[in-house]
Amino acid sequence: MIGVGDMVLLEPLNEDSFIENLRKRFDHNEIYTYIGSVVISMNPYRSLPIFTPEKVEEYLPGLDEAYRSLRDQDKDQCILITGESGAGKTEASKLVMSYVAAVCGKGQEVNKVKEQLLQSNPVLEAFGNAKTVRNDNSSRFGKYMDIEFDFKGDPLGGVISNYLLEKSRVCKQPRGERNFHIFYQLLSGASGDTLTKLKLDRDFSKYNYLSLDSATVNGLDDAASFRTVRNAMQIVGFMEDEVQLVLELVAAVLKLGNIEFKPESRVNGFDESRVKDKNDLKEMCELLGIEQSVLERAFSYRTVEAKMEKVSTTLNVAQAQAKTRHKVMGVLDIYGFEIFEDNSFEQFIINYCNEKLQQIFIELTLREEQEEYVREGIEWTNIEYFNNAVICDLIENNQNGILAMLDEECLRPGTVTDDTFLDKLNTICAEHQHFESRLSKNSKFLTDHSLPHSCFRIQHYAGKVLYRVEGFVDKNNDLLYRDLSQAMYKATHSLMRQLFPEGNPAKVNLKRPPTAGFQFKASVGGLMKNLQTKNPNYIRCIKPNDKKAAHIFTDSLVCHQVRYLGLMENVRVRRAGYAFRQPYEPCLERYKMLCKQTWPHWRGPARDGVEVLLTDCSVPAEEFAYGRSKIFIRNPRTLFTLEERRRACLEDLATLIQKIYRGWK
Ligand code: AD9
Ligand code: MG
Repeated sequence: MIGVGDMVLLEPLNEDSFIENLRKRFDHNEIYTYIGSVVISMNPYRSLPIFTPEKVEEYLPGLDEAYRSLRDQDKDQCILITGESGAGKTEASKLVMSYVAAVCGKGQEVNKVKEQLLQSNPVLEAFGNAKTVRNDNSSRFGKYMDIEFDFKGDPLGGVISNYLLEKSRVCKQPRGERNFHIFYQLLSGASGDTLTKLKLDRDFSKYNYLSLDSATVNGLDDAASFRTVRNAMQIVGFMEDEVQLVLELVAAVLKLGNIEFKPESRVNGFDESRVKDKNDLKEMCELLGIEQSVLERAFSYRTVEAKMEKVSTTLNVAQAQAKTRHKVMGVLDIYGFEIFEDNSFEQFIINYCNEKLQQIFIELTLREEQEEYVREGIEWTNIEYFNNAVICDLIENNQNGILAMLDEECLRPGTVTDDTFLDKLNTICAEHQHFESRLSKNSKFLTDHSLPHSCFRIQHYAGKVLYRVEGFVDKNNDLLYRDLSQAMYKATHSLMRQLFPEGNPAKVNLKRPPTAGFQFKASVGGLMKNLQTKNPNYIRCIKPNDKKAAHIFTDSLVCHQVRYLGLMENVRVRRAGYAFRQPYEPCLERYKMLCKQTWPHWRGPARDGVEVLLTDCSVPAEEFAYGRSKIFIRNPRTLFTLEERRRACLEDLATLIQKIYRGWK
């Protein structure tokens, strides 16, 4: 064993020894270290020979625990994967899925489901990931997948929810970044024949939407990825003609990007835009089956506005067959906390999402845990930690949170601009301790006076971020002019029509659609509620360096992450804590067969029964503590031992019953 595998056992325990331990293990390719059942995962930035399915079990026993609890105790689980952009969350989520595939049943039907679960990744990544300065394969959407299991613990299928895709990337990418992978993959990997059919040219430089300064990425083989993606689409369940429809849409988007407009003055004094070069427009219309004049008109005129953007969509990877309640393992892989040179509405949303996830961690492992010990009368010394609830409140408070104020501006009649929004923030948030602007009365965080006029700064749990307000109002409004959705709905292209149901003239809805921020807040709120009904398991990913390079461990960078993730506090709580707890009655009911004195009936208080039982099973005294209403057990392995004994007992019992039954016959 290199270093200490579980930080709970680290001596002496302080920040230096903690980081030294991570470094020592990282240097020896031991990228996983535990805090009890919380996994710390260091990104190795190179493939290690430990990712075969058989090895996963050995390296990630925490996953094994989650799966056993799901199978044996019927407790829904969720795996929360957190860490900043490039820390390794998406890779970890794939590992979780291959683990699931490795440990459960092998039947033909089960194998098909597993294959579909695994192959959903390349498809989602092609359309939702892109190269950013932080990560060459950065997730630009949040993903939550519920894997459903039957009573035996075999997977039945999965349901995937997506959260707010960074769609502005389609039209514009920051310097050094790319558009979504699929565009490059299609142009590099499709056959000449396919490209001709799609009216595309292999040359990236022909398309305005494809940034040229970083069109190819070291280590990414777009052509090979295209084959992987096509194959994956097939396995996931796309029919061949559906794949074709999707690719036609991708091609149409590239064409759309090439359409340029020129202003044209009209007699009544209004400017009107006209399409400059009509060839791309013509080809786009051919691809989608739209009459050119219809689309051209829609580009030039605006009538009433309305669009309902669906933020969270559900995709059934496989239909679960049984009607009974399924056990569920949820895997959450979101876009990580990020700070760019220029941060806009998208970063604001992404970082808000990360605040929420940190909040769940705090609620469930730091706060709740400590409060329960106190409630149950277990001896406890309180451990201090930073609670980011104040930052969540700054963003999401219904009255004066930033999102609420943005909505207010968006819905206000009159002239609304990004600057009027900023003015509002400046007056309402000026005194908030995590908010800074030029007008801040509270200068506590105003360390420099370089804050530009059009910006505000938030002191997030993971660092300070300067947001430029330009575009906030538009992106939050997220309006598509009705003329455009109606034009799209007129397309003969069946997929296109499905994507613009609001363009159906029979379903004119004059109600204003909810804003992007409002919908995101609601869907993240729903997600958090859902997660709280499950037993959480954490994988906390750490980025070892800022160079996307192997073998480099930058102490200061790791230290910063260890601090904001609250890992030291986590060890301290955990050291004094207990992994498992259960009210006395159900505990006695479940295990009473393991002890002669409690079987078949225990007369007396359940608490005493549990004590007799545990003593009889020779569980060491330091392994448990008696609370007011619950028994606390320190190590989950203790519980597994009890479970195994119970199972053996049940088998003996079954054999006995069979014997008696035969005897009767
Ligand atoms: V973001 O928030 O989506 O921008 P992630 O998801 O945290 O970010 P990701 O999993 O995409 O990061 O990892 C970034 C890169 O690090 C990967 O593309 C790999 O090149 C590298 N990586 C991460 N984890 C591993 C690993 N376990 N083994 C090898 C890894 N390489
Ligand atoms: Mg990711």
